[in-house]
Amino acid sequence: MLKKSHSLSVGIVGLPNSGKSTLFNSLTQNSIPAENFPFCTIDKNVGVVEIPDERLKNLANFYDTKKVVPGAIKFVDIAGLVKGASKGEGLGNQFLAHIREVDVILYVLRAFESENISHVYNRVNPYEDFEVVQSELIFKDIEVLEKHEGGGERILELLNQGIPIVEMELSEKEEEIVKDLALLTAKKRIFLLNIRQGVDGFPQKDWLKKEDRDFLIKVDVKMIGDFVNMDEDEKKEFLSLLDKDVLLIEDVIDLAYKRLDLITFYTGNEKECNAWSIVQGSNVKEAAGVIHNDLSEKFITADVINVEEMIDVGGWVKAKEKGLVKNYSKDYIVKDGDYVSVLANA
Ligand SMILES: Nc1nc2c(ncn2[C@@H]2O[C@H](COP(=O)(O)OP(=O)(O)O)[C@@H](O)[C@H]2O)c(=O)[nH]1
Ligand SMILES: [Mg+2]
Repeated sequence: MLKKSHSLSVGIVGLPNSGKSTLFNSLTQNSIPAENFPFCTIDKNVGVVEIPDERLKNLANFYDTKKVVPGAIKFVDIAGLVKGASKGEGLGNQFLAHIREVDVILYVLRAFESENISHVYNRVNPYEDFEVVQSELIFKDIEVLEKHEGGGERILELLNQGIPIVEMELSEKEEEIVKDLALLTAKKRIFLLNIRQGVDGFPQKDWLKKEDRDFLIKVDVKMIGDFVNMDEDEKKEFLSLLDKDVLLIEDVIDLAYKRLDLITFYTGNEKECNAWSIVQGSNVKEAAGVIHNDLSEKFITADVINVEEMIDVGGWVKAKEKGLVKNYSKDYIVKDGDYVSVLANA
């Protein structure tokens, strides 16, 4: 399943005019029109961004490497879900298929007031908006499961009570059904409250389940959207004028990382430096497979040191001399920030 950052993807969902396209634009720096029109993003919009990574920068500087390959994260702007979308209202059915491919679903929930920008239900209520959107995904899963033969009755029953699959305790067999059918509400969720900076009327998070509260951020999407057109200096000055911490794109990426339990490890030399993402708990043989299949299949051992430690002591050779590089067999569990050199039977 999810192994490397290069396949990591986030699907952005939410009601029309919640700020999805504005967010998508600033995430991807693409110029997709964000207009005051409920169904303006009819096509699937996909953008890939590099994951900002200071450690990788330092590593590349250290080796004076030209070729630097950071992790990447894909964002898919999945246009306006409304009540009845699963039955073909609004943009109809086809776009729900786009959600099937993503690893994590980002709910953009409108918490800003605006007279000029319409809301399909004329209200500011992020929780109810979330329920509407999630219900559509639940309906879709119900539809798929009803057609499916070979188990899943219990899941169906719970879905019919309005419970998304991520909140269910599943047996191994049920897990398999869910995976085979790529059911939508089984995907992990993160939440973005689109607030107006300085006028945040939604401090409370109790509308979210406890286990989800760590996965909610508040962002003034329109404001960070304006950063796209600023250079670093302008951005700094702008930020300094604000009294509060402003959440930026990096925070959205961090949140997705955290939700998916991803960590980063590194490889590199004078020729090329790479950052790789793996699920926390992966062993070093699995990590080798993220770099290249062969490296995993023909894995012998791996030399490992924390990347910052290696740079601090003056490089690989010095680190080895000092005995700081450890040699591990395949069962070693890779840690965030490890610099890994795999020895394989070439
Ligand atoms: N005031 C305000 N307007 C916003 C904010 N985010 C988006 N908008 C505006 O709301 C309209 C719809 O935004 P858009 O991103 O296209 O929404 P989408 O339908 O969810 O893709 C645009 O005119 C945006 O400029 C926000 O945080 N505050
Ligand atoms: Mg849009």
